[in-house]
Amino acid sequence: MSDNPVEQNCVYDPLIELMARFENVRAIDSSADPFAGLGIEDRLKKHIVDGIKKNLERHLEQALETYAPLQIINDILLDGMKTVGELFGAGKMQLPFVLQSAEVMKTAVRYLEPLMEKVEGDEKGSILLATVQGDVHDIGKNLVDIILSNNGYRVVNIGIKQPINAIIEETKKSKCQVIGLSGLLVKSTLIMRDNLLELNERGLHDYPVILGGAALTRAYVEQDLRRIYRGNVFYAQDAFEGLHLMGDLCGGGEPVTAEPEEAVRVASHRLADTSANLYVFDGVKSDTPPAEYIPDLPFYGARKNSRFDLFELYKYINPVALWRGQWQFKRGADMDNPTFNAWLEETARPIFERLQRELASIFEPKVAWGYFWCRSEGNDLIIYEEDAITERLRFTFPRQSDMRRLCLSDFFLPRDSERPDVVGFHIVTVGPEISRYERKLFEKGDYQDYLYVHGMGVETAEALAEYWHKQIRHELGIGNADPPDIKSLFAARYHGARYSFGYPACPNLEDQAKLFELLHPEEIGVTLSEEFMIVPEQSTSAIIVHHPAAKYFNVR
Ligand code: B1M
Repeated sequence: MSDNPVEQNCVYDPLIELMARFENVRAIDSSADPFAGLGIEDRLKKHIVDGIKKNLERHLEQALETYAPLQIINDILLDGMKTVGELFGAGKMQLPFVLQSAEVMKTAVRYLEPLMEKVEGDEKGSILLATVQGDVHDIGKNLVDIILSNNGYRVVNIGIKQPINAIIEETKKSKCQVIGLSGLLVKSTLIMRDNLLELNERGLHDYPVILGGAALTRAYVEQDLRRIYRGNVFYAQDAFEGLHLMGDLCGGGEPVTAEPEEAVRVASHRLADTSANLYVFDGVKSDTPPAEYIPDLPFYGARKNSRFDLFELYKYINPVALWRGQWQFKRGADMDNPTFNAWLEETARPIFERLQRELASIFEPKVAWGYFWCRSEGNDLIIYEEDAITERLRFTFPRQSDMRRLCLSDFFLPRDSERPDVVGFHIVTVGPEISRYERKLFEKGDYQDYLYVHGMGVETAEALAEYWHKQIRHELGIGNADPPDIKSLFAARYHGARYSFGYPACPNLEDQAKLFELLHPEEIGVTLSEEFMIVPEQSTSAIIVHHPAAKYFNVR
């Protein structure tokens, strides 16, 4: 017995208590045999539900003494995956653990596959997956791939930026029953509409289509798009809704197609408006007074930097965005915030720290930034040559048609002002290697790490943008208003603001081309695709406004 009086008296172990709350979420790998006393079927299910790879092959061998490989997959392992889906749906399992289960499923199937004769019709159904033309977003579609393929569906994933011709050709070639399209850009919602029209046109509306991605709304798909597509089109908010839809579509059940209602044009109008630009509104200006302090120009033109202390940068990662946003750890219904935060510290922080070390040789942070003379004219921001007189280029921003009638140009001195104003721009990247590394994890079937590494890539790019914006504030002489703690930076509690092209205050993605003309980021290996996407993927750009009243705002 311990000599320590505290240990002797302590009958309550907070850690055990915490773990108990999550015992239905993921079994703890204890030294005791977790499979003791279970029949072979339950052993295999436990492997799947608890995400345990250890001894999997031994148990599969045992099962093969009684069952055919296909029976093991269909009747035992897929049943385990069904439980996983149910636990996730009930909020009792976190996404990273679902992916861990999918990893075990994939390992088991890889082991059994060589022992099986492939018979057509073995699969539960099949889907062709693609991210639509002009859109580079990969992970959402790949998560759908992981969930469907590890629940018995055949998935033909043809990648990003796929034109409709390739989608149709590959669907036919691979004999898929369903077409699944993904896309995150506002423009992608319009491309999806065009794709459906093309399927109509070619008489291919027998294909049911599932659509997913952040810029879509359920109303837009289930009402507007259903009205134009002669076949069945469905909206899936996430991978599991995609799974349910596949069950309906391929499992023999009759999918219900809601009749499109009248007066539901709202969603598509909103989307169409965004793409057609709202910039024409040039009504009453906001009453934003000019900034009292106009910074000196730190230097004219662009500079580059690729020397960073990565571990210093990591301090600028917002853990809430990483853990809750990217990794999707969610608070259970039976948990209060302090308990959840403690659980995150126990669970997410060690992963975060491990990946900081592991990815240190993979990230290649680089920045191009610069300062320019400027003045505003209505909704325009004029950028001048070094003489501050000759116009170099101009941006046109949208103005709010109601509320405060804000427009980004209002934060700068007007054209008739005696002295010119100053504007900053930056573009930051964490390099191409992280996306290649992430891709390899996906291909290897290391799904959980795929999600974790992708999230680290995204949030390290964001962290670099935050870090460099701080540097820019410093160079502009407005850094003294910065809060002492990094956490407050995440709430933008500083002087001025940074706005990214493509976001609501400056939604025109084409403006990236002008930013490139000013900063020449090609010198740090950053280029712009035809669709105005930045390559490498984990990069972000911004216009930096020094006016103290500059805060985020929406333009509708
Ligand atoms: Co940016 N970004 N971003 N970004 N980013 C978006 C896409 C944006 C919508 C944000 C916004 O405006 N609110 C916006 C595009 C708007 C537009 O079209 N105009 C935008 C912009 C503008 C930009 C930049 C241009 C900004 C700039 O720098 N000027 C820039 C471009 C980068 C580039 O070109 N390389 C940029 C940069 C970045 C970061 C690097 C900082 C970062 C990473 C980007 C990346 O991974 N490539 C980032 C992030 C994180 C986002 C948001 C916030 C989140 C995206 C994400 O990772 N989601 C995004 C806004 C948003 O989505 N709310 C945004 C997680 C992912 C798992 O979800 O892919 O949606 P998702 O998939 C889900 C579901 O949607 C569904 O299931 C999946 C899993 O549950 N689903 C399906 C998806 N497909 C499905 C198919 C199905 C079924 C379900 O069946 C077929």
